Amino acid sequence: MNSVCILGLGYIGLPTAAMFATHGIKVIGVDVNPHVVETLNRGEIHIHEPGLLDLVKQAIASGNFQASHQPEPADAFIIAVPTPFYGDKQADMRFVISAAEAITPFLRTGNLVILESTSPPLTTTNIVKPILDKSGLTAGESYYLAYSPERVLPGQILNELVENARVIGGINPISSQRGRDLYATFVRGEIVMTSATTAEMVKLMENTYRDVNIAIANEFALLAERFQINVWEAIEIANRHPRVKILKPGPGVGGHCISVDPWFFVEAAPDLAKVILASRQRNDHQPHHVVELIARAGAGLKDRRIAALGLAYKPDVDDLRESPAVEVCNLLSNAGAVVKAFEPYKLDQQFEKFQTVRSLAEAIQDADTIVLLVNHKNFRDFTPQLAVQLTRARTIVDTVNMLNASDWKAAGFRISLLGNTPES
Ligand code: SAJ
Repeated sequence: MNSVCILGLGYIGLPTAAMFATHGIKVIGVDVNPHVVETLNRGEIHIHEPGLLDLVKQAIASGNFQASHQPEPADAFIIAVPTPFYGDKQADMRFVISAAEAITPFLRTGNLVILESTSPPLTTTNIVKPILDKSGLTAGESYYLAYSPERVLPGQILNELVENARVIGGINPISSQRGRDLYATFVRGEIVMTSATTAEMVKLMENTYRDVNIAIANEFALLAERFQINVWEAIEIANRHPRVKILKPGPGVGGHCISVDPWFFVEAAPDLAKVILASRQRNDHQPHHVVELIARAGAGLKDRRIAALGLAYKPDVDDLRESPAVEVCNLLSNAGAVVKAFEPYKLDQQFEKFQTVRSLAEAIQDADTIVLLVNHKNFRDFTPQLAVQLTRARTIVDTVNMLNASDWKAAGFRISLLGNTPES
């Protein structure tokens, strides 16, 4: 295969496009957002991911990569568009559908189509295939179709894209083989071939497994608060057991993947997905719990000035999608608090309900309470010695176990730690 057309140039589509282009494949990257296309064709990128800017620059310099508003004929088409959910947690498949419709007029004999977007079970065979079949070609015979989930971790995308095992689920064996040949261009991890629906399930199972495990960590944090012990210490001790690996509690689960994908199972089989639903509900409740901790630490919320440090959905990324930190700020504002939030990776983002500022000093200078919501590396320099110079606030709520509590207490601060504060 010599050419690939990739639809969707976000966190997955763009690194994949740059990877193919720097491995000798002609790539047309398609995005419906004109800002994305213009930014890329200027040699810049619209997302933060370590190493990505350099790779995109190499891709452009190689002459193999171009961004465009619409698809062009190619040997293979990859759909890497978002699959969000509606307010009622039903999967919103409109982007996948319109991407498949956009490809159909360009489909030629021998082409391969890969769906990478995380999707409910049976999407490839029941949604994408019928659209592509309108080309008049026959799936699995005159064109090939497979589902191949992305499994890379934001923050480590470039390494994981190459090194992770890759799953290719074809609608028939020859479709899987064509998919394997394509990804073998740059994948060094194992390439595992299976059916399309198995591959869809694998992806959802991986993220659901992580969500359920984070939910139990969050539940342990609530139990620790009730029984007045430090959950972080208890987890550290429990994890010395050879078969126990408890994850970290925190303000909740965000991002476009783990907080979304388990709902696809709940939607597809509500009679069965009971543990999955309970875990989602536990994790979605965490921001509310954090707000209760803040209220308790600062004697109420009305008119309290709160500095929120971090808005990203996890450390050292600029992605705010489904972020529990943003949810905490919205809930605080709803309760009458005056929030100033600082997100070092996204300085210009505006919100309706609360103010964002461009430095930590500005966020905390007139605060009553400081809340740590994301364990960004940049925040590790935040010491009590610095804090006493910048603010009169002496109440801190740590939702991610970032601070050395004894240092801060020695400097005169009251610290509330999620998973440790006595229940009132
Ligand atoms: N989180 C915790 N406690 C933990 C670990 C994570 O509260 O111990 C929170 C994070 O702060 C964040 C959320 O969970 O809000 C998700 O973060 P994450 O680092 O677990 O995962 P993602 O969403 O960045 O990436 C996941 C990965 N899936 C798995 O690890 C099974 C990645 O491999 C997938 O490719 C990605 O979802 C995806 O795109 O589906």
